[in-house]
Amino acid sequence: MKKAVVDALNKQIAIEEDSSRIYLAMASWCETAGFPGAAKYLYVHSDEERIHQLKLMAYVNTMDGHALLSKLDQPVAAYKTLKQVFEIVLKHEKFVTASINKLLEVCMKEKDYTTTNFLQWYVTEQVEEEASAKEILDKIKLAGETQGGLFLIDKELAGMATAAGAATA
Ligand code: OFO
Repeated sequence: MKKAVVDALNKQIAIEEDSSRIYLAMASWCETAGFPGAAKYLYVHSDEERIHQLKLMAYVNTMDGHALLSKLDQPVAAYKTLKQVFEIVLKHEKFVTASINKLLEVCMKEKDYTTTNFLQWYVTEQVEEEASAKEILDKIKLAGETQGGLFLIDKELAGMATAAGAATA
């Protein structure tokens, strides 16, 4: 692999690890703020991001590159509301989508069609993750401003976490 591609993949490895830590910190906040379902959902999401990181690392090393870890910022620990948590999730997923697109631009510039093909999985994954963050946020906006609405959404998130966990297991 060309150095520019390895460097760009290592940057993405850091972004996936950072995503995992951001969602882990969110899960911890949800658990302390009375949202066990949202916590469960975000713990699963954090695990998924770590799998995305490991998948990239395995690819880089298999292709004779060297997967490297980077220094990361401390994730935000406290949030005002559940709505704010998912607003940040959606914003973050959009940022990750943009970074995957930038990575693809590097691959195309370097004519690395193998890595371009490998990254298609991430393109599809980002479509799904942006859609589910938006769906959750829409639900919170519709019904989540009341105590009862939040309780129901939290229950639903617990169910979504179980389904997602089963799919990745
Ligand atoms: Fe790694 O899939 Fe979202 O961020």
